[in-house]
Amino acid sequence: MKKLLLIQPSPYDKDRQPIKKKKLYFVGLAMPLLAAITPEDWHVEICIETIDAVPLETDADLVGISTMGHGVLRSIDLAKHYRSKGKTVILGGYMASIMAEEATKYCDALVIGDAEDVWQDLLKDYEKGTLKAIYHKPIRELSTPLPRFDLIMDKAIGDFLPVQAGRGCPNCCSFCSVACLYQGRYIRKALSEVKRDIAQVKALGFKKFTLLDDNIHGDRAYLIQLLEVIKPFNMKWMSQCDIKIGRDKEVLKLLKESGCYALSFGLESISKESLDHMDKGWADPLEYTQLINNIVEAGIDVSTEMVVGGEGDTLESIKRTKDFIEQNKICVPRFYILTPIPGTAFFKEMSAAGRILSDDIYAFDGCKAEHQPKHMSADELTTAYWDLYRALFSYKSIIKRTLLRKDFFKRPVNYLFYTAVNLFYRSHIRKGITPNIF
Ligand code: B12
Repeated sequence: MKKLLLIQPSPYDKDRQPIKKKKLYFVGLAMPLLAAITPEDWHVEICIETIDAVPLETDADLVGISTMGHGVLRSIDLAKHYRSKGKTVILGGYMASIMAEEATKYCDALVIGDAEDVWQDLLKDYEKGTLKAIYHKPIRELSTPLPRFDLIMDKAIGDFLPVQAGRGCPNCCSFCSVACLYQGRYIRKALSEVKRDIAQVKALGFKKFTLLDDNIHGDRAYLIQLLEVIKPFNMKWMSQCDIKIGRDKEVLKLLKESGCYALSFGLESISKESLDHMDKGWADPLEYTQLINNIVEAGIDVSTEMVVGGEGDTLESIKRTKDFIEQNKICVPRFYILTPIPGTAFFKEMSAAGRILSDDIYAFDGCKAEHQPKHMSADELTTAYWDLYRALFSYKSIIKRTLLRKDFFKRPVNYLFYTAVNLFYRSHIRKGITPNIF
Protein backbone atom coordinates (compact mmCIF):
# COMPACT_ATOMS: atom_id res chain seq x y z
CA MET A 1 0.00 0.00 0.00
CA LYS A 2 1.20 3.53 -0.78
CA LYS A 3 2.13 5.49 2.29
CA LEU A 4 1.68 9.17 3.07
CA LEU A 5 3.31 10.84 6.06
CA LEU A 6 1.72 14.16 7.07
CA ILE A 7 3.75 16.37 9.39
CA GLN A 8 2.67 19.43 11.34
CA PRO A 9 6.09 20.75 12.40
CA SER A 10 6.72 22.65 15.63
CA PRO A 11 8.44 26.05 15.45
CA TYR A 12 12.04 26.33 16.67
CA ASP A 13 12.92 27.75 20.06
CA LYS A 14 15.83 30.18 20.57
CA ASP A 15 18.35 27.33 20.39
CA ARG A 16 16.87 26.15 17.10
CA GLN A 17 15.28 23.12 18.69
CA PRO A 18 11.65 22.30 17.79
CA ILE A 19 9.38 23.32 20.69
CA LYS A 20 8.09 20.22 22.42
CA LYS A 21 5.15 19.95 24.79
CA LYS A 22 3.81 17.13 26.95
CA LYS A 23 0.39 17.92 25.61
CA LEU A 24 -0.93 19.96 22.66
CA TYR A 25 -4.20 21.50 23.83
CA PHE A 26 -5.11 23.14 20.56
CA VAL A 27 -4.86 20.84 17.57
CA GLY A 28 -5.37 22.03 14.01
CA LEU A 29 -7.69 20.54 11.42
CA ALA A 30 -5.42 20.53 8.36
CA MET A 31 -3.81 17.12 8.89
CA PRO A 32 -7.01 15.21 9.82
CA LEU A 33 -8.76 16.82 6.84
CA LEU A 34 -5.98 16.09 4.37
CA ALA A 35 -6.04 12.48 5.58
CA ALA A 36 -9.80 12.42 5.01
CA ILE A 37 -9.55 13.57 1.39
CA THR A 38 -6.79 11.06 0.63
CA PRO A 39 -8.08 8.01 -1.30
CA GLU A 40 -8.42 4.79 0.66
CA ASP A 41 -5.60 3.01 -1.16
CA TRP A 42 -3.16 5.22 0.73
CA HIS A 43 -2.02 4.46 4.26
CA VAL A 44 -1.82 7.79 6.11
CA GLU A 45 0.19 8.62 9.19
CA ILE A 46 -0.01 11.97 11.02
CA CYS A 47 2.88 13.41 13.01
CA ILE A 48 2.32 16.49 15.19
CA GLU A 49 5.85 17.40 16.10
CA THR A 50 4.98 19.35 19.26
CA ILE A 51 3.91 16.06 20.84
CA ASP A 52 5.29 13.33 18.50
CA ALA A 53 8.81 12.33 17.51
CA VAL A 54 9.32 13.02 13.80
CA PRO A 55 10.14 9.74 12.00
CA LEU A 56 13.26 10.97 10.21
CA GLU A 57 13.65 7.50 8.68
CA THR A 58 10.39 6.48 7.07
CA ASP A 59 9.07 4.06 4.48
CA ALA A 60 6.52 6.66 3.33
CA ASP A 61 6.46 7.36 -0.42
CA LEU A 62 5.22 10.86 0.00
CA VAL A 63 5.76 13.38 2.80
CA GLY A 64 3.35 16.30 3.21
CA ILE A 65 4.54 19.11 5.48
CA SER A 66 2.46 21.99 6.75
CA THR A 67 3.69 25.52 7.45
CA MET A 68 2.56 28.17 9.93
CA GLY A 69 4.17 31.52 10.53
CA HIS A 70 7.82 31.40 11.57
CA GLY A 71 7.39 27.63 12.05
CA VAL A 72 8.05 27.48 8.30
CA LEU A 73 11.77 27.39 9.04
CA ARG A 74 11.39 23.98 10.67
CA SER A 75 9.12 22.87 7.81
CA ILE A 76 11.84 23.72 5.33
CA ASP A 77 14.53 21.93 7.30
CA LEU A 78 12.34 18.83 7.39
CA ALA A 79 11.61 19.16 3.68
CA LYS A 80 15.34 19.29 2.95
CA HIS A 81 15.92 16.25 5.14
CA TYR A 82 13.29 14.10 3.43
CA ARG A 83 14.36 15.16 -0.05
CA SER A 84 17.94 14.21 0.82
CA LYS A 85 16.52 10.75 1.62
CA GLY A 86 14.93 10.58 -1.84
CA LYS A 87 11.37 11.22 -0.67
CA THR A 88 8.89 13.32 -2.58
CA VAL A 89 7.93 16.32 -0.46
CA ILE A 90 4.75 18.40 -0.68
CA LEU A 91 4.48 21.71 1.18
CA GLY A 92 1.21 23.42 2.08
CA GLY A 93 -0.38 25.65 4.69
CA TYR A 94 -0.53 29.38 5.25
CA MET A 95 3.09 30.43 5.27
CA ALA A 96 4.23 28.45 2.23
CA SER A 97 1.12 29.69 0.41
CA ILE A 98 1.88 33.35 0.89
CA MET A 99 5.59 33.00 0.13
CA ALA A 100 5.01 30.58 -2.74
CA GLU A 101 7.99 31.45 -4.90
CA GLU A 102 10.41 30.89 -2.03
CA ALA A 103 8.60 27.75 -0.84
CA THR A 104 8.80 25.99 -4.21
CA LYS A 105 12.60 25.89 -3.80
CA TYR A 106 12.25 23.38 -1.00
CA CYS A 107 9.62 20.93 -2.24
CA ASP A 108 8.55 18.82 -5.17
CA ALA A 109 5.09 20.37 -5.20
CA LEU A 110 3.41 23.22 -3.35
CA VAL A 111 -0.29 23.51 -2.59
CA ILE A 112 -1.27 27.15 -2.32
CA GLY A 113 -4.21 27.70 0.03
CA ASP A 114 -7.10 25.24 0.20
CA ALA A 115 -6.17 21.67 -0.66
CA GLU A 116 -9.67 20.21 -1.14
CA ASP A 117 -9.96 20.78 -4.89
CA VAL A 118 -6.40 19.81 -5.85
CA TRP A 119 -5.20 17.12 -3.48
CA GLN A 120 -6.54 14.09 -5.34
CA ASP A 121 -5.22 15.39 -8.68
CA LEU A 122 -1.85 15.91 -7.03
CA LEU A 123 -1.80 12.33 -5.77
CA LYS A 124 -2.73 11.01 -9.23
CA ASP A 125 0.00 13.14 -10.82
CA TYR A 126 2.47 11.79 -8.31
CA GLU A 127 1.56 8.22 -9.23
CA LYS A 128 1.92 9.02 -12.94
CA GLY A 129 5.23 10.82 -12.34
CA THR A 130 3.82 14.11 -13.61
CA LEU A 131 3.82 16.17 -10.44
CA LYS A 132 3.49 19.90 -11.05
CA ALA A 133 5.43 22.50 -9.07
CA ILE A 134 2.33 24.36 -7.89
CA TYR A 135 -1.29 23.40 -7.27
CA HIS A 136 -3.59 26.32 -6.69
CA LYS A 137 -7.38 26.25 -6.84
CA PRO A 138 -9.10 28.36 -4.19
CA ILE A 139 -12.36 26.75 -3.10
CA ARG A 140 -15.63 28.43 -4.07
CA GLU A 141 -17.66 26.27 -1.69
CA LEU A 142 -16.57 24.65 1.53
CA SER A 143 -17.54 21.02 1.76
CA THR A 144 -15.38 18.46 3.51
CA PRO A 145 -15.62 14.84 4.57
CA LEU A 146 -15.40 13.99 8.26
CA PRO A 147 -11.89 14.77 9.51
CA ARG A 148 -9.82 11.65 10.34
CA PHE A 149 -9.59 12.26 14.08
CA ASP A 150 -9.05 8.52 14.49
CA LEU A 151 -5.45 9.21 13.41
CA ILE A 152 -4.78 11.57 16.32
CA MET A 153 -6.92 10.14 19.10
CA ASP A 154 -4.04 8.29 20.74
CA LYS A 155 -1.91 11.45 20.87
CA ALA A 156 -1.44 13.77 23.84
CA ILE A 157 -4.14 16.26 22.90
CA GLY A 158 -6.41 18.42 25.07
CA ASP A 159 -10.06 18.01 26.02
CA PHE A 160 -11.48 19.58 22.86
CA LEU A 161 -11.32 19.04 19.10
CA PRO A 162 -11.55 21.55 16.26
CA VAL A 163 -14.61 22.15 14.09
CA GLN A 164 -14.72 24.58 11.19
CA ALA A 165 -17.86 26.26 9.85
CA GLY A 166 -16.21 28.80 7.56
CA ARG A 167 -12.92 29.95 6.06
CA GLY A 168 -11.69 33.46 5.47
CA CYS A 169 -12.98 36.77 6.81
CA PRO A 170 -14.86 39.68 5.26
CA ASN A 171 -12.36 42.13 6.78
CA CYS A 172 -9.07 42.82 5.07
CA CYS A 173 -6.68 44.04 7.76
CA SER A 174 -3.38 44.95 6.14
CA PHE A 175 -1.16 42.78 8.36
CA CYS A 176 -3.34 39.66 8.21
CA SER A 177 -2.37 36.44 6.48
CA VAL A 178 -6.00 35.35 6.24
CA ALA A 179 -6.83 38.50 4.25
CA CYS A 180 -3.88 37.70 2.04
CA LEU A 181 -5.23 34.27 1.07
CA TYR A 182 -8.98 34.88 1.12
CA GLN A 183 -9.04 38.56 0.13
CA GLY A 184 -12.23 39.36 1.96
CA ARG A 185 -14.04 36.14 1.08
CA TYR A 186 -15.82 34.32 3.88
CA ILE A 187 -16.86 30.86 2.75
CA ARG A 188 -19.42 29.03 4.85
CA LYS A 189 -20.10 25.34 5.12
CA ALA A 190 -23.56 23.84 4.85
CA LEU A 191 -25.02 23.70 8.35
CA SER A 192 -25.79 20.00 7.92
CA GLU A 193 -22.04 19.34 7.52
CA VAL A 194 -21.14 21.38 10.59
CA LYS A 195 -23.78 19.45 12.52
CA ARG A 196 -22.27 16.17 11.34
CA ASP A 197 -18.77 17.32 12.36
CA ILE A 198 -19.86 18.36 15.86
CA ALA A 199 -21.71 15.07 16.24
CA GLN A 200 -18.46 13.23 15.49
CA VAL A 201 -16.57 15.23 18.13
CA LYS A 202 -19.27 14.43 20.67
CA ALA A 203 -19.37 10.76 19.70
CA LEU A 204 -15.62 10.59 20.30
CA GLY A 205 -16.33 11.50 23.92
CA PHE A 206 -15.47 15.22 23.91
CA LYS A 207 -17.64 17.71 25.77
CA LYS A 208 -15.97 20.72 24.18
CA PHE A 209 -14.92 21.93 20.76
CA THR A 210 -13.29 24.96 19.28
CA LEU A 211 -14.74 26.64 16.24
CA LEU A 212 -11.65 27.46 14.21
CA ASP A 213 -13.28 30.09 12.02
CA ASP A 214 -11.37 33.32 11.75
CA ASN A 215 -14.44 35.43 12.34
CA ILE A 216 -17.69 33.72 13.31
CA HIS A 217 -19.31 37.16 13.16
CA GLY A 218 -18.55 37.40 9.44
CA ASP A 219 -22.18 36.67 8.56
CA ARG A 220 -24.74 37.38 11.27
CA ALA A 221 -27.63 35.48 9.69
CA TYR A 222 -25.47 32.39 9.19
CA LEU A 223 -24.16 32.65 12.75
CA ILE A 224 -27.68 32.68 14.19
CA GLN A 225 -28.55 29.53 12.23
CA LEU A 226 -25.28 27.95 13.28
CA LEU A 227 -26.06 28.62 16.95
CA GLU A 228 -29.39 26.84 16.53
CA VAL A 229 -27.49 23.84 15.20
CA ILE A 230 -24.93 23.91 18.02
CA LYS A 231 -27.31 24.39 20.98
CA PRO A 232 -28.91 20.91 21.10
CA PHE A 233 -25.48 19.28 21.41
CA ASN A 234 -25.22 20.72 24.90
CA MET A 235 -21.47 21.17 24.54
CA LYS A 236 -19.09 23.95 25.53
CA TRP A 237 -17.23 25.76 22.78
CA MET A 238 -15.00 28.72 22.08
CA SER A 239 -14.02 30.69 19.01
CA GLN A 240 -12.83 34.05 17.75
CA CYS A 241 -14.45 36.97 15.99
CA ASP A 242 -14.49 40.70 15.54
CA ILE A 243 -15.31 42.83 18.56
CA LYS A 244 -18.37 44.39 16.87
CA ILE A 245 -20.28 41.36 18.08
CA GLY A 246 -20.32 43.14 21.45
CA ARG A 247 -22.90 45.56 20.03
CA ASP A 248 -25.33 42.75 19.35
CA LYS A 249 -26.94 41.72 22.63
CA GLU A 250 -29.36 39.39 20.89
CA VAL A 251 -26.54 37.37 19.30
CA LEU A 252 -24.54 37.43 22.56
CA LYS A 253 -27.49 35.82 24.34
CA LEU A 254 -27.82 33.16 21.65
CA LEU A 255 -24.08 32.50 21.81
CA LYS A 256 -24.21 31.91 25.54
CA GLU A 257 -27.30 29.70 25.25
CA SER A 258 -25.54 27.58 22.63
CA GLY A 259 -22.65 26.80 25.01
CA CYS A 260 -20.10 29.41 23.89
CA TYR A 261 -18.00 30.22 26.94
CA ALA A 262 -15.03 32.15 25.54
CA LEU A 263 -14.22 34.32 22.56
CA SER A 264 -10.93 35.75 21.42
CA PHE A 265 -10.81 39.19 19.82
CA GLY A 266 -8.12 40.79 17.70
CA LEU A 267 -8.34 44.28 19.23
CA GLU A 268 -4.87 45.08 17.89
CA SER A 269 -4.41 48.56 19.34
CA ILE A 270 -5.79 51.27 21.57
CA SER A 271 -4.64 53.82 18.98
CA LYS A 272 -7.28 54.76 16.41
CA GLU A 273 -4.52 55.98 14.10
CA SER A 274 -2.87 52.55 14.22
CA LEU A 275 -6.17 50.80 13.52
CA ASP A 276 -7.00 53.09 10.60
CA HIS A 277 -3.60 52.41 9.16
CA MET A 278 -4.12 48.65 9.48
CA ASP A 279 -7.29 48.94 7.36
CA LYS A 280 -9.19 48.22 10.54
CA GLY A 281 -10.89 51.58 10.71
CA TRP A 282 -14.20 49.86 11.49
CA ALA A 283 -12.90 49.24 15.01
CA ASP A 284 -12.97 52.06 17.53
CA PRO A 285 -10.89 51.80 20.72
CA LEU A 286 -13.21 54.26 22.45
CA GLU A 287 -15.97 51.67 22.09
CA TYR A 288 -13.88 48.71 23.29
CA THR A 289 -14.74 48.98 27.01
CA GLN A 290 -18.48 49.03 26.38
CA LEU A 291 -18.28 46.10 23.96
CA ILE A 292 -16.12 44.05 26.31
CA ASN A 293 -18.55 44.74 29.19
CA ASN A 294 -21.49 43.61 27.07
CA ILE A 295 -19.71 40.38 26.17
CA VAL A 296 -18.63 39.61 29.74
CA GLU A 297 -22.10 40.46 31.05
CA ALA A 298 -23.55 37.99 28.56
CA GLY A 299 -21.47 35.33 30.33
CA ILE A 300 -18.70 34.97 27.75
CA ASP A 301 -15.04 35.18 28.75
CA VAL A 302 -12.86 37.54 26.75
CA SER A 303 -9.30 36.97 25.62
CA THR A 304 -7.53 39.44 23.38
CA GLU A 305 -4.87 39.56 20.70
CA MET A 306 -3.10 42.88 20.21
CA VAL A 307 -0.15 44.18 18.25
CA VAL A 308 2.25 46.95 19.20
CA GLY A 309 4.25 49.03 16.76
CA GLY A 310 1.45 50.42 14.58
CA GLU A 311 1.72 53.81 12.94
CA GLY A 312 -0.08 55.59 15.78
CA ASP A 313 1.71 53.79 18.61
CA THR A 314 4.11 55.65 20.85
CA LEU A 315 6.10 54.39 23.82
CA GLU A 316 3.48 56.14 25.93
CA SER A 317 0.52 54.45 24.21
CA ILE A 318 2.17 51.04 24.60
CA LYS A 319 2.48 51.72 28.33
CA ARG A 320 -1.17 52.78 28.44
CA THR A 321 -2.10 49.46 26.86
CA LYS A 322 -1.29 47.90 30.24
CA ASP A 323 -3.88 50.14 31.93
CA PHE A 324 -6.40 49.30 29.23
CA ILE A 325 -5.99 45.56 29.77
CA GLU A 326 -6.18 45.88 33.56
CA GLN A 327 -9.13 48.26 33.57
CA ASN A 328 -11.04 45.94 31.29
CA LYS A 329 -9.92 42.92 33.32
CA ILE A 330 -8.91 40.92 30.26
CA CYS A 331 -8.30 37.40 31.59
CA VAL A 332 -5.97 36.27 28.82
CA PRO A 333 -4.22 39.03 26.88
CA ARG A 334 -1.74 38.12 24.13
CA PHE A 335 0.52 40.47 22.20
CA TYR A 336 2.70 40.44 19.13
CA ILE A 337 4.89 43.06 17.55
CA LEU A 338 3.28 44.22 14.32
CA THR A 339 5.22 42.20 11.76
CA PRO A 340 5.44 42.63 8.00
CA ILE A 341 4.65 39.03 7.04
CA PRO A 342 5.75 38.55 3.42
CA GLY A 343 2.74 38.59 1.11
CA THR A 344 0.61 40.89 3.27
CA ALA A 345 -0.36 44.43 2.32
CA PHE A 346 1.64 45.69 5.32
CA PHE A 347 4.76 43.95 4.01
CA LYS A 348 4.32 45.55 0.59
CA GLU A 349 3.86 48.98 2.14
CA MET A 350 6.85 48.74 4.49
CA SER A 351 8.96 47.28 1.73
CA ALA A 352 8.12 50.11 -0.68
CA ALA A 353 8.95 52.62 2.05
CA GLY A 354 12.31 50.95 2.73
CA ARG A 355 11.23 50.35 6.33
CA ILE A 356 11.91 46.61 6.59
CA LEU A 357 15.01 46.18 8.67
CA SER A 358 15.96 42.59 7.93
CA ASP A 359 15.60 40.28 4.95
CA ASP A 360 15.76 37.20 7.15
CA ILE A 361 12.03 36.56 6.89
CA TYR A 362 12.46 33.26 8.70
CA ALA A 363 13.27 35.15 11.89
CA PHE A 364 9.98 37.11 11.77
CA ASP A 365 8.41 35.57 14.85
CA GLY A 366 6.33 38.48 16.09
CA CYS A 367 8.39 39.22 19.19
CA LYS A 368 11.15 41.36 17.69
CA ALA A 369 10.62 44.54 15.67
CA GLU A 370 11.36 43.85 12.01
CA HIS A 371 10.19 47.16 10.59
CA GLN A 372 11.12 50.73 11.41
CA PRO A 373 8.25 52.00 13.58
CA LYS A 374 7.07 55.56 13.08
CA HIS A 375 7.48 56.96 16.59
CA MET A 376 10.37 55.02 18.14
CA SER A 377 13.36 52.95 17.24
CA ALA A 378 13.00 49.24 16.50
CA ASP A 379 14.94 48.36 19.65
CA GLU A 380 12.72 50.63 21.73
CA LEU A 381 9.68 48.86 20.30
CA THR A 382 11.05 45.42 21.13
CA THR A 383 11.90 46.56 24.67
CA ALA A 384 8.48 48.19 25.14
CA TYR A 385 6.82 44.97 23.98
CA TRP A 386 8.58 42.80 26.54
CA ASP A 387 8.09 45.44 29.26
CA LEU A 388 4.36 45.38 28.53
CA TYR A 389 4.23 41.61 28.76
CA ARG A 390 6.26 41.54 31.97
CA ALA A 391 4.09 44.23 33.57
CA LEU A 392 0.85 42.45 32.70
CA PHE A 393 2.11 39.10 33.87
CA SER A 394 3.27 40.29 37.28
CA TYR A 395 1.47 38.45 40.11
CA LYS A 396 -0.31 41.68 41.00
CA SER A 397 -1.72 42.19 37.52
CA ILE A 398 -2.69 38.54 37.11
CA ILE A 399 -4.63 38.60 40.38
CA LYS A 400 -6.31 41.90 39.46
CA ARG A 401 -7.46 40.56 36.09
CA THR A 402 -8.56 37.06 37.06
CA LEU A 403 -9.45 36.88 40.76
CA LEU A 404 -10.26 40.39 41.96
CA ARG A 405 -13.27 40.92 39.77
CA LYS A 406 -16.87 41.73 40.59
CA ASP A 407 -18.12 38.77 38.61
CA PHE A 408 -15.62 36.25 40.02
CA PHE A 409 -18.29 34.22 41.83
CA LYS A 410 -20.41 34.05 38.69
CA ARG A 411 -17.78 31.86 36.99
CA PRO A 412 -15.16 30.92 39.62
CA VAL A 413 -13.96 27.78 37.84
CA ASN A 414 -13.30 29.70 34.62
CA TYR A 415 -11.42 32.46 36.40
CA LEU A 416 -9.30 30.02 38.39
CA PHE A 417 -8.48 28.28 35.12
CA TYR A 418 -7.40 31.63 33.59
CA THR A 419 -5.24 32.30 36.65
CA ALA A 420 -3.44 29.05 35.88
CA VAL A 421 -3.12 30.01 32.18
CA ASN A 422 -1.63 33.36 33.23
CA LEU A 423 0.89 31.69 35.51
CA PHE A 424 1.86 29.38 32.66
CA TYR A 425 2.29 32.35 30.32
CA ARG A 426 4.25 34.18 33.01
CA SER A 427 6.75 31.33 33.14
CA HIS A 428 7.23 31.65 29.36
CA ILE A 429 7.59 35.42 29.43
CA ARG A 430 10.26 35.20 32.11
CA LYS A 431 12.23 32.98 29.75
CA GLY A 432 11.74 35.44 26.87
CA ILE A 433 9.24 33.21 25.05
CA THR A 434 6.09 34.79 23.66
CA PRO A 435 3.11 32.96 25.08
CA ASN A 436 0.85 31.32 22.57
CA ILE A 437 -2.16 29.14 22.80
CA PHE A 438 -0.31 25.84 22.42
C1 B12 B 1 -5.48 26.01 15.15
C2 B12 B 1 -4.36 26.97 14.86
C3 B12 B 1 -3.18 26.82 15.57
C4 B12 B 1 -3.00 25.75 16.64
C5 B12 B 1 -2.71 24.39 16.05
C6 B12 B 1 -1.59 24.41 15.08
C7 B12 B 1 -1.29 23.09 14.52
N1 B12 B 1 -0.18 22.57 14.91
O1 B12 B 1 -2.04 22.53 13.75
C8 B12 B 1 -1.86 26.36 17.47
C9 B12 B 1 -2.50 27.15 18.58
C10 B12 B 1 -0.89 25.38 18.09
C11 B12 B 1 -1.22 27.32 16.48
C12 B12 B 1 0.05 27.75 16.57
C13 B12 B 1 0.61 28.67 15.70
N2 B12 B 1 -0.03 29.38 14.75
CO1 B12 B 1 -1.82 28.99 14.18
N3 B12 B 1 -3.58 28.85 13.62
C14 B12 B 1 -4.52 28.01 13.90
C15 B12 B 1 -5.79 28.37 13.13
C16 B12 B 1 -6.72 29.18 14.05
C17 B12 B 1 -6.57 27.22 12.54
C18 B12 B 1 -5.71 26.24 11.73
C19 B12 B 1 -6.58 25.21 11.10
O2 B12 B 1 -6.63 24.08 11.53
N4 B12 B 1 -7.35 25.62 10.09
C20 B12 B 1 -8.27 24.76 9.38
C21 B12 B 1 -7.52 24.04 8.25
C22 B12 B 1 -8.42 23.10 7.52
O3 B12 B 1 -7.10 25.06 7.37
P1 B12 B 1 -5.54 25.25 7.02
O4 B12 B 1 -4.73 25.03 8.23
O5 B12 B 1 -5.38 26.49 6.27
O6 B12 B 1 -5.30 23.99 6.06
C23 B12 B 1 -5.80 23.95 4.73
C24 B12 B 1 -4.78 24.47 3.72
O7 B12 B 1 -3.96 25.51 4.22
C25 B12 B 1 -4.01 23.26 3.33
N5 B12 B 1 -2.85 22.82 4.07
C26 B12 B 1 -2.44 23.09 5.32
N6 B12 B 1 -1.33 22.40 5.60
C27 B12 B 1 -1.02 21.66 4.53
C28 B12 B 1 0.02 20.77 4.27
C29 B12 B 1 0.10 20.13 3.04
C30 B12 B 1 1.18 19.17 2.78
C31 B12 B 1 -0.89 20.40 2.05
C32 B12 B 1 -0.84 19.73 0.75
C33 B12 B 1 -1.91 21.30 2.30
C34 B12 B 1 -1.99 21.92 3.53
O8 B12 B 1 -4.97 22.21 3.41
C35 B12 B 1 -5.95 22.48 4.39
C36 B12 B 1 -7.30 22.15 3.78
O9 B12 B 1 -7.59 22.99 2.71
C37 B12 B 1 -5.19 29.26 11.99
C38 B12 B 1 -6.13 30.25 11.35
C39 B12 B 1 -6.72 29.65 10.08
N7 B12 B 1 -7.53 30.41 9.49
O10 B12 B 1 -6.44 28.59 9.60
C40 B12 B 1 -3.98 29.88 12.68
C41 B12 B 1 -2.78 30.26 11.84
C42 B12 B 1 -2.56 29.21 10.79
N8 B12 B 1 -1.69 30.24 12.80
C43 B12 B 1 -0.79 31.15 12.59
C44 B12 B 1 0.40 31.33 13.35
C45 B12 B 1 1.23 32.55 13.03
C46 B12 B 1 0.76 30.42 14.34
C47 B12 B 1 2.02 30.48 15.20
C48 B12 B 1 3.30 30.82 14.48
C49 B12 B 1 1.73 31.44 16.36
C50 B12 B 1 2.93 31.70 17.25
N9 B12 B 1 3.39 32.94 17.26
O11 B12 B 1 3.40 30.82 17.89
C51 B12 B 1 2.06 29.04 15.78
C52 B12 B 1 2.88 28.08 14.89
C53 B12 B 1 2.62 26.64 15.22
C54 B12 B 1 3.28 25.67 14.31
N10 B12 B 1 3.07 24.41 14.57
O12 B12 B 1 4.04 26.00 13.42
C55 B12 B 1 -1.17 32.02 11.41
C56 B12 B 1 -0.33 31.68 10.19
C57 B12 B 1 0.07 32.92 9.41
C58 B12 B 1 1.09 32.59 8.39
N11 B12 B 1 1.47 33.60 7.66
O13 B12 B 1 1.56 31.51 8.26
C59 B12 B 1 -2.71 31.71 11.26
C60 B12 B 1 -3.25 31.83 9.84
C61 B12 B 1 -3.45 32.69 12.20
C62 B12 B 1 -3.49 34.10 11.67
N12 B12 B 1 -4.68 34.65 11.57
O14 B12 B 1 -2.51 34.73 11.36
N13 B12 B 1 -2.10 27.64 15.49
